Amino acid sequence: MSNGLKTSLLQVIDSHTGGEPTRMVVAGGPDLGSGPMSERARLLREEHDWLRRSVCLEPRGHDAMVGALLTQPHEEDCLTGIIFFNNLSTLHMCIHGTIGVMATLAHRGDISVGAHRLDTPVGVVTAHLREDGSVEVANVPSYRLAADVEVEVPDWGTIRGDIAWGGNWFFLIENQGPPVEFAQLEKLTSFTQAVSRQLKARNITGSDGAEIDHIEVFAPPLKGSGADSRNFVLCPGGAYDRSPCGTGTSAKLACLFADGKLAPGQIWKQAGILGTQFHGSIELLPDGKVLPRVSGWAWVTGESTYYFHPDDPFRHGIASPC
Ligand code: PYC
Repeated sequence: MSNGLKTSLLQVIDSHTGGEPTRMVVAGGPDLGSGPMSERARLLREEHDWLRRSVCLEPRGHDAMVGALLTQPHEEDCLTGIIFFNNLSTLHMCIHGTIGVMATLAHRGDISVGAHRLDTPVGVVTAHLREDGSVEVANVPSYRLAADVEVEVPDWGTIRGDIAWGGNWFFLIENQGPPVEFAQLEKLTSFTQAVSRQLKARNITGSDGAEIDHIEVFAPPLKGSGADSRNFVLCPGGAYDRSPCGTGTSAKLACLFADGKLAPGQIWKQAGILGTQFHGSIELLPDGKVLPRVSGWAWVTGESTYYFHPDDPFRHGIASPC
């Protein structure tokens, strides 16, 4: 092509998991070397941020978009390495995204039914593609770090929450703040953003000073939904999770176990703000942490080739005005 349209290409496949999008890069991603996945995520962040911006930001993406870059794995016996990223930066881990990647690989005929080990920046997870097309993810070991942590939130007073790791760091709030209803999205977003600001301002963190970058609010399930609970999750970058959030569900399972409210093997049905559900259970590990298993469905929705016209000021996404 003479107008430079095809000077560089990226190919992606889109899916959604319970409403939350995943955009998997299938060709054109950068070479991130052969180091551990956490090191490759750092390289992606610091040296190849164009990829994240091109995939997740407007004009091609939007605030809720989560991207997935597949690499050669670093750990042995893994099908692939995966780095997830969103409108802000890389993510430690993402379960809706893992379910989306598995559905996409199945759609391409790259995998068959069964268990597949996946290398991520926070450790190896195992994703099981089931006969019916659903996917169960055995996540990284998860735990509650602190219970009933108080934080003063302007306009909302004292808010209490648990701090837990489920592959990302979460502050989990129960029965406080706005009603957990779709009609309350704006209020839920501003409430959780206010909580997030106060956690940062007061230096309330996960282990080793890690930022708590997801805020999760819980309420009882809607009648007749069959769920055990309904949530709203604020993701880093300010968008809400359209799905029930798999790492958030993992963090919730760890808290339920710590409170003696969930036994190993017992099924927990977590509904998200759109009413879609993930099913979760835990296995108790020797060190007292839990291994969450979270399952759900993803649907492939489309496939695109991206062009990077050298004269297009927003070929790498709209990060600032030109
Ligand atoms: O499902 O783990 C998840 C997730 C994290 C951020 C968005 N979704």
